[in-house]
Amino acid sequence: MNWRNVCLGITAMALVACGSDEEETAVATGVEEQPATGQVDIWRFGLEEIEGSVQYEYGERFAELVSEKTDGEVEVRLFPYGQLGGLTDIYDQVQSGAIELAFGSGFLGGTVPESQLFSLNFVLTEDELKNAELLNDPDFLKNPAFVEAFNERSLQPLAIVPEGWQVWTANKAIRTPADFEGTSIRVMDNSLLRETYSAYGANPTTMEYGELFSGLQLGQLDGNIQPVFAHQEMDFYQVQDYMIFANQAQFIATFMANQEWYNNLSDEHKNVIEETATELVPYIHDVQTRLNTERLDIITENSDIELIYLTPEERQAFRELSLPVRDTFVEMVGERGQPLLDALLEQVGEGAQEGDTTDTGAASDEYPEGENPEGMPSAEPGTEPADMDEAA
Ligand code: 6CS
Repeated sequence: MNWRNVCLGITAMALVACGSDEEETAVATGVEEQPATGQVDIWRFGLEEIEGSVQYEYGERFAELVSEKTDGEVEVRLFPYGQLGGLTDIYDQVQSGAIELAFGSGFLGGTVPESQLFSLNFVLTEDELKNAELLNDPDFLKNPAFVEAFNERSLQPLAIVPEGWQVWTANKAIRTPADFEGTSIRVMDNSLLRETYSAYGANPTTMEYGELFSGLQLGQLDGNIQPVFAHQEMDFYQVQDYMIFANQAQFIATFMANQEWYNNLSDEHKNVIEETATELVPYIHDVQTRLNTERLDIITENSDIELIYLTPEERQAFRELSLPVRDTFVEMVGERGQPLLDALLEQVGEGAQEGDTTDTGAASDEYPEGENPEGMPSAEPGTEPADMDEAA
């Protein structure tokens, strides 16, 4: 599917086709098993991304595993981005029960303010697999403050899916907060991101995902923030001159269900979901790493975009500006803010936020100047980033 064909603005009530006549919107997931009972339960899964994305790959594998584990009694149907309307339409539909399952990321901040925890910069470790594991550890995932935040909005959190580092793009080199001055950078619709990028000196601007290419092409926006795979599959890189790797945050989505639907599931089906989500933690980590690496190759082969990897000193300047935003999170979110922040920091490891990475491997200055830190996609994996000299 070409993303430019996605149609937005469909009423949140109607699961109808973007295309002509009665064409089915959902993507078949290759499920062919016929259950012994002849009865098939359909679970509809709204994705914030298009086919070929990390969320799509997650959905496809989730569908296969659920079908296998239920002997074909359950069919998961995927609704890629655009088929249910815009991003907040997806959340409205899973809240109302029009669909059973969905992903929610940055734009979810308006619906579940506590989810903005995942928008905080310089909190997670440099080790992406470790981040995926600690976020899906029951100590965090089943933390009452986290679960209640979703339950209060008729949602049930099922898993947390990191999709890769958030990488900046712009039409000028950005190495210092001063470089951000006067730069209109697109952020997903949440206050935490606006606060963060204002603290960096930029002018944060919100725009729907499907409108972003035009926004960049027409010069309404100067910069963008996405994982590498999205810069490629949505063509954003084609209208940007620089990609800046700061390792300041990962793109994180929450896999969630309609709460009432989930509560009414049999224990067997709840177990299938839990078991599958657990199996998918290492699976989707491998997928996102592969996609982000492969897509960076596509980007560099098809454009003259310049890659900039910030040095530890350059990152430190942004990190310092990001720290007061943690207090803003607590103030903004209310009573669950502090326990949630504490729970995340505890998972990440004591001292991680003070730059002491000896034991934790937490996000800080742990890679030598001029080297591509582990986990940062490189144009030529295992080699120095293209223009490290420039970045140093
Ligand atoms: O920037 C956005 O709005 C979207 N980016 C990605 C990679 N996934 C979904 C999200 O809404």
